[in-house]
Amino acid sequence: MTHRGLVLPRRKFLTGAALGGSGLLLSGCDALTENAGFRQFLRNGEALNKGAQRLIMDRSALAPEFSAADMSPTFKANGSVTGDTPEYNAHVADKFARWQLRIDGMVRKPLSLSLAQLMAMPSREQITRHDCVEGWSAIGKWRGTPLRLLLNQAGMSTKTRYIVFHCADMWAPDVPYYESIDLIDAFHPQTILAWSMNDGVLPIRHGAPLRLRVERQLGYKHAKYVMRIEATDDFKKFYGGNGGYWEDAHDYDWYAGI
Ligand SMILES: Nc1nc2c(c(=O)[nH]1)N[C@H]1C(S)=C(S)[C@@H](COP(=O)(O)O)O[C@H]1N2
Ligand SMILES: [Mo]
Repeated sequence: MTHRGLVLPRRKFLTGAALGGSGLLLSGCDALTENAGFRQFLRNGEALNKGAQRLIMDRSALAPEFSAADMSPTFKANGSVTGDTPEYNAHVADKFARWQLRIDGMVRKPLSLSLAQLMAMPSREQITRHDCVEGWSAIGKWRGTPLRLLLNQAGMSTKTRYIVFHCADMWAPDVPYYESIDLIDAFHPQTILAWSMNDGVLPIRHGAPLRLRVERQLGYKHAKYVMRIEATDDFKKFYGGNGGYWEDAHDYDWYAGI
């Protein structure tokens, strides 16, 4: 069975009635608890409950944050080191002065925000460790706009389950980099759209003008060159259907939690 196959039922379990169901069984069946088979059933139910609870707690925990002294002297740039659409190149030429982030899809009020508008919003700064599957890590300082503020401003539809990030680097004709996360990560306090790195403007090689930091997941989820954010009920509708460029191209896990 693939890892992806294992994850889906677990997600279903968390959102379904199973949690409430086993809770009810635990509450008032004294006669039944005399039965060994039924006691075993309850123990299993409780184990699932604890596991599910641990899973939820794990997802909302903060990634470690570090001090300035811990920052890596060099931070590798990986994957694309620039966007490469004609639009992106035009934005580079005028220093992103006319660039706008689009937020649309299943939202009540689609938004278009300039870099200046994003920078004027409340921001978060965090010194975190970036872990790439290729076997390197680096600690850097990021500042950016919390994604939840943007989603709240756009007003998500109740159907929204995932947030998709569309990027400006193409890996083949019609194959742009993209990524997607669920709402737990989208509303996580450390999930920001960073426009600053290590106290400077975000460099092009690290994703200018805007890149995702989703600190509880591996490097490939941290989309650089984000042009558009789309709320959706299902990431299977996009590109290769697996929720991200690496997920489509090389069967990487959609959920890359660390
Ligand atoms: N748009 C885009 N985002 C991307 C990539 C990419 O190639 N294109 N590479 C990913 C990978 S594998 C990693 S490890 C990080 C690297 O971020 P960095 O260049 O700031 O180190 O960006 C991620 N986001
Ligand atoms: Mo990576």
